[in-house]
Amino acid sequence: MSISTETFILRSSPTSPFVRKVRMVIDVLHLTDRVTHVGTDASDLTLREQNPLGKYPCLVRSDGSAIFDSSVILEFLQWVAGTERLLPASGEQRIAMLSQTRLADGIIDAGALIIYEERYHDASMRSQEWLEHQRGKIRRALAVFEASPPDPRQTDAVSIGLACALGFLDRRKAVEWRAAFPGLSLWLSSFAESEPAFERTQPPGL
Ligand SMILES: N[C@@H](CCC(=O)N[C@@H](CS)C(=O)NCC(=O)O)C(=O)O
Repeated sequence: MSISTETFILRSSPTSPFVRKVRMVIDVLHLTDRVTHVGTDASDLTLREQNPLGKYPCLVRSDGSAIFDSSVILEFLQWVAGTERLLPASGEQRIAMLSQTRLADGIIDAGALIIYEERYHDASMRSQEWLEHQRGKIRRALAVFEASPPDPRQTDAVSIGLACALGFLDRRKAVEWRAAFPGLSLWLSSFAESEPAFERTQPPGL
């Protein structure tokens, strides 16, 4: 099948911030009609056949092969859409942007570790040191973005990743960030105003 007409399955969950990144990418690249969403979760055995790590999002191609993780899916979908709009294919800017996307992803990773610690350990078993270690990562990453935020009128791999990370913090409350990082709070409002895909991919229940 030709890449220009191929259709895909996205193994997804509406509340996952990493899935939201990919849903925004699908939206802004106008690929909505080519992707069918099939729900999954961490205990899904069919997902483990597609991604041995059992992590989602996972994009399944028409030949059954799978692409993961969210950043790789973003690059693949850019190629499908025939654009470099979200991330340049090479050069200094690409490397700088890739580091920033990992910084935004790291906020979600650290937030998820906080949530898992609270979900899987009774209060008496939780390590406050571990929780604070993760909160430190989040705060330092937020401080970097607060000092030098991306252009809120620009939708790209960095702004999508940062917006999804901040949306995740709002939802899961891994840290209270808005008062400590007022510039980022304003940034998120401006970005949401400029990029409607952010609201369109809002997780349910908020
Ligand atoms: N680096 C991966 C992270 C994906 C990830 O951690 N997804 C979470 C859901 S938001 C997940 O699959 N959790 C289940 C698990 O880790 O078993 C990506 O960017 O796609």
